[in-house]
Amino acid sequence: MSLKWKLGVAVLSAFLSVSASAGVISSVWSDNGHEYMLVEGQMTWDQANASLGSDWYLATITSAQEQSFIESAFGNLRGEFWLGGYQSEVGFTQAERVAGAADNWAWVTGEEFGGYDNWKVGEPNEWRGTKEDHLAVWNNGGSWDWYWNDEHGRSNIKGYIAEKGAYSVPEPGTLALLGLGLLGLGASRKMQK
Ligand SMILES: [Ca+2]
Ligand SMILES: [Ca+2]
Repeated sequence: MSLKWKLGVAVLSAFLSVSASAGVISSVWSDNGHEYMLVEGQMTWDQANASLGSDWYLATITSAQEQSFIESAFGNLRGEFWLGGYQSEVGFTQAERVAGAADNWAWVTGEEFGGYDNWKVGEPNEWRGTKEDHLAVWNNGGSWDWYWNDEHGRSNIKGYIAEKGAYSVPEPGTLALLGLGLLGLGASRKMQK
């Protein structure tokens, strides 16, 4: 997260008030030792993201097992809750956003996005051309059975799910260095000819 972005969030959150939280439920997943909490309240993704301390981040669901844990931990609650996914679509036209609704998603932590997903059939969809560029998980006791949705605003939102614990991030620097190394190897081989 760039400093500029952080400042933007801080300024934004100073002007927007978050609805009072009705409750907080937390649970630890024994598989990874991470703590998860569901905080109730109607808020935008930016407000939810900005409300977290340094140890906590909006939850990143990177496996079917983690998805199952979330469902079992908070299974009794109904509503749509923010997760830590967001989409970079700056400068895209509405038509481009709709066509690329599934593209350019990322996790707030920098973990790999796309190794696992739980989109509902038909999602992500940039609903009716709306700029839906943040990830939420929705349980309505019916067809939305903890499936993922690309969402905007906060009108449907009942809270967020946050996570605390160490994670691993792919290192593009390593790949770049490896690429440079291979290029160098190719160059030196050519020179030997
Ligand atoms: Ca996670
Ligand atoms: Ca959607």
